[in-house]
Formats: sequence, C-alpha cells, structure tokens
Amino acid sequence: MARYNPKETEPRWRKAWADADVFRTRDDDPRPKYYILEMFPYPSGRMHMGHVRNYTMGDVVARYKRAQGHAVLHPMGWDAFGMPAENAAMERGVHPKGWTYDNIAAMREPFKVLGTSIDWSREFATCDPEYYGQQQRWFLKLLQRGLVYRREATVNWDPVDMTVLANEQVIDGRGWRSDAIVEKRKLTQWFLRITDYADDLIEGLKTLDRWPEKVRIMQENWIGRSQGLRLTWTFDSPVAGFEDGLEVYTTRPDTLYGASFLAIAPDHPLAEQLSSDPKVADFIKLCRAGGTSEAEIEGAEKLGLDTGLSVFHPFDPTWKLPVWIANFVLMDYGTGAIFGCPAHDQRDLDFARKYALPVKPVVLPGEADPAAFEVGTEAYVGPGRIFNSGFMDGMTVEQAKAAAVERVEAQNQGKGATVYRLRDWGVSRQRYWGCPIPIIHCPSCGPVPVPDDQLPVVLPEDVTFDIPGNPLLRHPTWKNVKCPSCGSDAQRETDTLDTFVDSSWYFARFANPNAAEPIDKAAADKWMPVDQYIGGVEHAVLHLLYARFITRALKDEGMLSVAEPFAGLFTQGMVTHETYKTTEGDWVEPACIDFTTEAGVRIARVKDTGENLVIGDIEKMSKSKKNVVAPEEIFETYGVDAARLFVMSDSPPERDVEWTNAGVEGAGRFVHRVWAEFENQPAWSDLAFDDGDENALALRKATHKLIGPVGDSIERFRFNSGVAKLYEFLNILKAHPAAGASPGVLAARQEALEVLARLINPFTPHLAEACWEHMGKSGMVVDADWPKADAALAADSEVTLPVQINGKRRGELVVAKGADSKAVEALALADASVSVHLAGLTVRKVIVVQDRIINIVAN
Ligand code: ANZ
Ligand code: ZN
Repeated sequence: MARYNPKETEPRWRKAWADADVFRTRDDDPRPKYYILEMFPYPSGRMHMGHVRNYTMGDVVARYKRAQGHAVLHPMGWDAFGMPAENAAMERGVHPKGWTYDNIAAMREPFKVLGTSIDWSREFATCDPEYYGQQQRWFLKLLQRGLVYRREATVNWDPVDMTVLANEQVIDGRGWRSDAIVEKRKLTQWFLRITDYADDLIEGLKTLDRWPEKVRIMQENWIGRSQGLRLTWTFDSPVAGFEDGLEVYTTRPDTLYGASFLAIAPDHPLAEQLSSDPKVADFIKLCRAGGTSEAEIEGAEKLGLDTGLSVFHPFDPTWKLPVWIANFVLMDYGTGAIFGCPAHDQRDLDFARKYALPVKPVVLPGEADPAAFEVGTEAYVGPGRIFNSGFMDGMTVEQAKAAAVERVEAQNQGKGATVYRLRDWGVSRQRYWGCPIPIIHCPSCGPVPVPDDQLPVVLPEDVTFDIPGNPLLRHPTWKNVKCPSCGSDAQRETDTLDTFVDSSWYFARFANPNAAEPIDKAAADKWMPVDQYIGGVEHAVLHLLYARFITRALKDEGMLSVAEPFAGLFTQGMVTHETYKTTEGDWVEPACIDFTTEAGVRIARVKDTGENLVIGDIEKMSKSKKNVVAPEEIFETYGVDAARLFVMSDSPPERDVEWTNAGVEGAGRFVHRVWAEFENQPAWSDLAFDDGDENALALRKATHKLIGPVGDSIERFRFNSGVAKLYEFLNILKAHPAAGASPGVLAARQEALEVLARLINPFTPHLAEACWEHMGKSGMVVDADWPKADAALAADSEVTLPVQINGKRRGELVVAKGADSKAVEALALADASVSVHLAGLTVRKVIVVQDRIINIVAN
C-alpha cells in the first residue's frame, strides 16, 4: 500500500486547479453570489502563520459556499504602500518600488502553495499606478463634493523621521519607529470629512448583525456621539475678538452651579492672542511636548496657567470665574474650551487640587447628607439629586440637564448640541511611498485639481533616501509644473495619502480591477457587499470605519449602491508559540532547538551547541521574540493540508491558537489515516445498501449525521468543532473495516468515503482531490456539490435524558426518541445509577418532559 505523499500529491492538484482555471470568477455566473475576503496583507516579504490561519479560514468558507452552489468571489491583493518600504530604502539602499514588488513576488508563491481558491486574475497591489490613479480620481470627486478640504491642524511631528504621525503611531509620547519624542506642530493638511457621516456611521452599525458585538461597540465609542450644550460666557471686561464671550461645550449643564473655572486649550485662538505675553508663550510651548492623542493627553500631568481674565456665571451675574489655559483641553473637540466642575469630573478635580481652585459638590448621591457630603480626591460622577444649585435644586441629573439647557437658550447664551468625538480624517503624509495627492498649488489660483486627463500622478522613481524627510519635496523637478488653470509656474502637492485610504475601497475595485473608472458600477452591484470579511480585531476602528465611510461617500457620488461594505465580519485570534531564551536572555528560534523529556521534564537545547535553554511563556508569534515557525518549512515537512487542518482544528477561530509540532503532527496523521481508509476500500462499484445489516446501517446513520454539523460548523465559524466531528467520524469508519466486511458494510463504507471526501475538501483540499480521484470519480472534488443528508438516516433515534433527583443531576438515561413517558419513568426507576440515590427514600413524583429531562421527587 502506497503511503500518501503530500509532497508529490499537493503540487499536482494545485497545477490541476490552475490548468483548469477553476477559481476564476465569472461576472455572468448566474448562481447566487458570495463574496468572501480576507483583509489583504502588507507585503513584508514573508508569509507568517497568522496569514495561514486567516486565509485558510476564508478558503474553508469559500470552498464550502462554492460546493453549496454559489458563484464565489475570493480575490487577493496587496496593501503595498507605507513606511517599511521607505525604511528599507533608508537602511539598505534599495528602492521602495523594487523592494515592494520583490516582496510581493516572494509572498505570492507561498500563498499559492497554501492552495486557497483565489481568483488570481484579479490580483493587484495598491502601489500599482492603475490602482492609485483611480484613487486619485475619486479623491478629486470627493473634493468637488466638499468632502475633502485643507486646514491648519495640530499634528504629531516626529522630529527624527521628519513626518507627521497618526495618533496610533505615537506610543508613550514617542514615534513608533524612530522612538523620538513627538512634538505637536501646526501644518496645513488635507482632511476627509468623515464627521459628515458620524450619525450615519452610528446608525448603520445597527444593521450589521453579522459583526461581532465588540467591534460595533468599539466603533460607536470611537465616534462618541454626545448630547450637550454650547454655552457662551461673557467676560467682565472686553476682550478683543471675543466680544460675545467664550464658548464652551459641556455634557453636564446640570453641574453649572459647581463650576469653579473656565479652561481653554493651549492652541485655542484666545490663548494664541494672549501669547504676546512671554509667560503665556512659554506655557504654550511647554504644552506642545508630547502627542496629540487623547490617551497621551489624559496620561500627561495636568498643567495650567491663569490668564487673568474673568467671566460671569450665566445664572448669577455677581459670580466671577477665572479663565485658565490647561493642557488637558483639546482644541479639536467641542469648542476647545470647558467649564471645570471639580466635584464631578476627575480631570477638573486633579486640576483644582493642584491649583487650589474651589470644589463645590452639586450632585448628591442617594442617601448622602447634604450638610456633610464632601468630595476628596475622587470626583463623584454617579447619579443623584441636584443641590447647592438654585432653581435646579431637587432635580435629578437628567431633569437638571434639560432645565439648564432651557434656561441658557432662553437667555440666548447657547444651544443644546450634539457633539462627536470623531474628528475629520487627516490624510496628508509627508512621505514618498504613498499615493500622490493630485493637486497643484498655484500662487494665484490656490490649490487646483490635476485635470482628469493627466491622471494618474505617478510617483517619480529617481528619488533619494540618504537623508530623512520627504523625498518628493526635495526632488529637483517633479514638483515644478504649470498651473492647469492659469498656466503660471506652480507646485505639485508633495504630500501623499495615508495608506488607510488605499485600503478603504480596494474591496470594491476587486469587482473589476481593470475598470477604466475607479469602480465598475455594474460589477460592484453584482458583487458588493462583501458577504464575509475576515481579519484581525486590531482593525476594529480605523480600517473598518474608514472603509464604511468611503463606501458611503462613493455611494453618494453614485459610484456604488451599497452603504455598508462588509455584511459579515469575523475577527480571528492570533497564532501563538512557546518562547525560548538563553540564560543570557537572548531569544532562540524553535527551528534551532532539540527537545527531550528527561525525568518527566521537558528540556530544550540548542541543536548545534547543546546549550540549555529556558522555556518561556506562550506568546503571539513575533520576529522580535523569535518564536516563529516559517509556514514554508511546515508545508515542506508535514504538507500543506496538515498545516491548514491544524490551524482550523485546535481552538475556536476567534481565540488564539498555540502552534505546536505535536499539533501539526496530529493533523498530518489524520491526513494519512483518511487516505488509508480510501486505499483499504477494495473496489468502487454500484451501491447495494442493506439496511437490514445492523452494522451497515449504523455506519450509514453516522455518515448522514455528519453532514449537517460539519456544514454548520463552517457556516457558524466553529471550524474546530467541524474538524472534531471529522476526527470522530474517522474512528467510526475504522470500526467498520473493509477487511472481511459484509457487502452491506462495503456499500455503506463507499457512501461514507464519498461523503467524507467532500466534507474534508474545504479543510484539506489536496487530500480530498486525491481521494476523489482514487474513487474513480470524474471531474474534481472542488467542483462537486456539498453532500445532502438523508433526513431519515440523520434523525436521532435515541436521546440522552438527564435524570434529576430533588433538583440535583444524578445520572442520565439513553432512550428511544419520542418514547412514552410511562415507559421512560419505569426505565429510570429501574436504572442502577438512579436507584442508588433513591435508597431509603420514597418516590413521590416522577415528571418526564419528553426527549428533555426526567425529574424525580423523593423523600
Ligand atoms: C462640565 C462638566 C462637568 C463636564 C462635569 C463633565 C463633568 P464627553 O462626555 O466625553 O463628550 N470637554 C468638553 N470639551 C473638551 C475639550 N475640548 N477638551 C477636553 N475636555 C472637554 O466629554 C464631555 C465633557 O468633556 C464636557 O462636559 C467637558 O467637561 C469636557 F461634572 O463640562 B464637561
Ligand atoms: Zn493658476
């Protein structure tokens, strides 16, 4: 008997699929469409186990849906712009373009080896001018719609990489790559008006019932809609430019009587106006150190400076409050100014304690005594009754909010308002390896769009990376152009787009990657939305929110018909591995280690030197900890199917999976055992079922009972339980060996194998093809239908009922399904494991809930 040899078999089937072009998706395919997509990878140059897991999941679903009779679209591309290519250029003198395309070429191979059912004819990279040129085209459309604009904004400036960083690229106040301390700077930047869609993006979440709850909540919090009041405070003496007063935003107008100061952001126009005073200027400078993100600002020590200005309280003209500049007030939220109520806001309290400002409680918790209630170091943010608050005394927080808004509106000093935490999306990056922003700056006309017939604006290739900064800015000629509208000397925009723009519409481009416009509407109407999107939860907000926004914007532009790009979303866990260190603390790769067990203890030693290693924690596979295994090596050693099966089998897909050699070896054994069952079957002939043969019938029942749960496990992203069922089934099959089998059992086996080949196909497609071929089937299993279960055979004929005595579970009983209550009662009372618990008791009552449970009351 020939041992199954994945090394020979697997490439043969991949070639057969490619030769028959089976994965090409036809736009005129009349069957119901199913669009499955994994978040496309960054071409780092190496495939990692996370990719293997992510793409295998997608492929299991794709192959299953295909077998279910869908026209499946399963495309693949590369998220190819970004900093790593430029870093490589700076460190190794390679060109970002060459580096990126080489990496893509290097990664395409293992992705193909993985055997995924991808339509490679639709492949593209976001750095292809054909792609980013179309992006420039819709960018200009959105500019016309007013969804793109330019303004001065405070940005995180990395003084070493000489670039603006997104908030999430600032870690503990430092640039994520350079580790340099980040500064705040003002720069004119391009923005996308995502805030126009804030409400719609929140409302749309309600329709996404196939998204994880946690992702929807994260998006909702990120958008952060709040209901509050814009309120103008008048100065006690005139301040130029602020004749009307100072406008603040508050979500707690109920606490107005607890106000003790006003505070403005360091970059508030009033602060800037006051900065002719060197003390103010110095203070503003001090506040500029550190990142612009809220987390950064919340974490920083509270700093303030009294401006010397005062305002009147809106409800008491005799009450004056000081106006401070404070580092914890953000310019781009609300109005960039607040009133501080230290008793009921922790930041305000920290600030008030530091600068000895009054703390006056106005919300009284439940039972507290108004005379004795005090706030110490912890602000009271809970519910309660309003006190110390004039006309609001005795009200609940909600009542007082409404009353305060009403009074402020009546006084014409403000208005109730909805405010969002979400900011417009700053998309300018001072980098080379990105999509050029298609704008020309003319000294007389201002920013002018590049005319459509001059798109794409292609990146110049003769650039240098020997010094930091933006190579496009210092390129000698590229930026010098004529103004498209008046013909005078002008300059190209040298900023490129944030790479999140590239990934916010690629899924729609896959509908027709060769279209002469950004999106082929007819093709997109056919394929969009993506029915199932799969990727990491780290993209819960940015990528997934931007994609939802751009989809809406393009819909409003008439380029698309759907508002939601991803009908279903699944976020998978990570692949982890044990870590190993030398006693000096250097990480060591698993591939360099020999493992033994000595006196029951696992020992790890360096292969070459025999040096003893410390076995550490199980952590996410990462290059820095060297706890990685290369997919290519695993494919080589165990076969691709074994690797695919293992990543699907070991834990629920949303959880982390620990990669172990023992695990993949187990999956490899399954592959060989399945093959052996096919080899053992003596002949493939016409079936003659013999349901009178008890053995044969048992196998047939097991076969038909398997189909539903395996399909279900795929449908419901419970791949591990589907694989567990397949393992179980293999044992049942082995218990009905071919050797010496009755004709009935042989027929049942043949049916079982025919079903099995199709059920394993999504998980181990190469093996499935080999088995299918071995059975003498015509065509390939990739084109076979999903098997249909015979309902009668699949129905459970027996049920297991728990037996409770006085409410405690004491045992279980296997009975015929639908069995009569009296008969079940008799069986239960006669059961040995039940009667032990009844010794010395008198049975008062037996309640049988048919096919569910048996309750016995005894005393
Ligand atoms: C007075 C007050 C009293 C506030 C109180 C809170 C508690 P959310 O709910 O997260 O939207 N705020 C407003 N604009 C701000 C800015 N630009 N930078 C920093 N803080 C700002 O937060 C709204 C609250 O955050 C507002 O309500 C305001 O403080 C503060 F017992 O006003 B509150
Ligand atoms: Zn001009």
